[in-house]
Amino acid sequence: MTYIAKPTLHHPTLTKNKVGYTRRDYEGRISTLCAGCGHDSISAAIVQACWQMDIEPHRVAKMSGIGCSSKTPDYFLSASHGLNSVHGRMPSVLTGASLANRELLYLGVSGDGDSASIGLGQFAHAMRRGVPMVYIVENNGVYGLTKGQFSPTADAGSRSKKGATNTDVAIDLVSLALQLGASYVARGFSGDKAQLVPLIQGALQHGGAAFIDVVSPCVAFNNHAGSTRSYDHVREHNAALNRIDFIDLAEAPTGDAAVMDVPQADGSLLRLRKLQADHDPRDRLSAMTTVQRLQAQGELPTGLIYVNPEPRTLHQQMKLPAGALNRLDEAALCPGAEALARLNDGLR
Ligand SMILES: Cc1ncc(C[n+]2csc(CCOP(=O)(O)OP(=O)(O)O)c2C)c(N)n1
Ligand code: SF4
Ligand SMILES: [Mg+2]
Repeated sequence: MTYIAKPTLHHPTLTKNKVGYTRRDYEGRISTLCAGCGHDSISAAIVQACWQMDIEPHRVAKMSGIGCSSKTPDYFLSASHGLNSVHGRMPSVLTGASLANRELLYLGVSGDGDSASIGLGQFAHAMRRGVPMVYIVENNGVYGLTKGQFSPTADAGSRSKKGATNTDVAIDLVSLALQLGASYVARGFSGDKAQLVPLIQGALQHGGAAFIDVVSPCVAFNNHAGSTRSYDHVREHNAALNRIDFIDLAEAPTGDAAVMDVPQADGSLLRLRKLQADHDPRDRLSAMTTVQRLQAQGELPTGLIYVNPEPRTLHQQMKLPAGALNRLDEAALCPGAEALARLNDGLR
């Protein structure tokens, strides 16, 4: 992988967050993506979200597959743990890491090809198992890295740069995530950082399977008239459902009917400013209907689409102990001959 290191010199007066880091400390190497690629804006949003939330970079593990999108973890959080895995295999690698050490925050970055083609099965099982992670798909409707073939998320009837029409039905990862049991489902646009940063922060705070589909135009191969993933098309058809203000419980209720407060399991509060009055993100069936209705009208619903404040996680289902498995001591790992005999008896 080609990369250019960033200068490490910082201006001495840069503002530090509560854990003593500047925003620069959350950056990575200089991006080698095309100038104007939507993916770079998502990296910038991740940097801002983590810095503002005072997350210590060494508490994050970032994982990806293969694609321009999957290269991006190199461009943020250089002090975090990370693994650039195999095409479409990020979810299983992340699941294994998360089972071994549940104390880290897991951030999976993938592309629409990586997650909706070769990795569709992996995506499905990570969502249905409730793997606690933030799963971001940088969705541009094409395989950018391999020069712009239609991906499975390209809309039927949309046109390629060379004029070919896509005849296949699109896979909508938001609808799939809702159906498969993801407990936080959102869609953002790389051209709207004000909306995207709080969506990422809500997902980082969530504690369950959090999925964010970020429409992220590919300026090299899918930003022309006839594409439904171009900057112009998305700006014209963006149907924002709400805006998140991420605040804590100390904040008093506003009494404003357009504001909805959703308490989270960790004690924090998601304050939503509703832009579409009939959308309640706590109601999964209604969220599914809203997404289908708006998409049938050619609109692209964005914002927090669904949240279950009490997510069911893989770790709960597997009754894993509280800490990281690699820190279990000998007594926990080897409970002795009597315990083994009881276990064997129970299996006879
Ligand atoms: C097993 C395997 N099959 C195919 C490829 C070729 N390949 C590399 S990236 C990619 C698609 C990337 O598309 P996407 O995930 O949408 O990422 P983007 O580049 O658009 O961000 C493909 C097919 C590969 N690297 N490995
Ligand atoms: S080819 Fe497309 S997706 Fe890849 S870096 Fe360039 S603009 Fe971004
Ligand atoms: Mg893509």
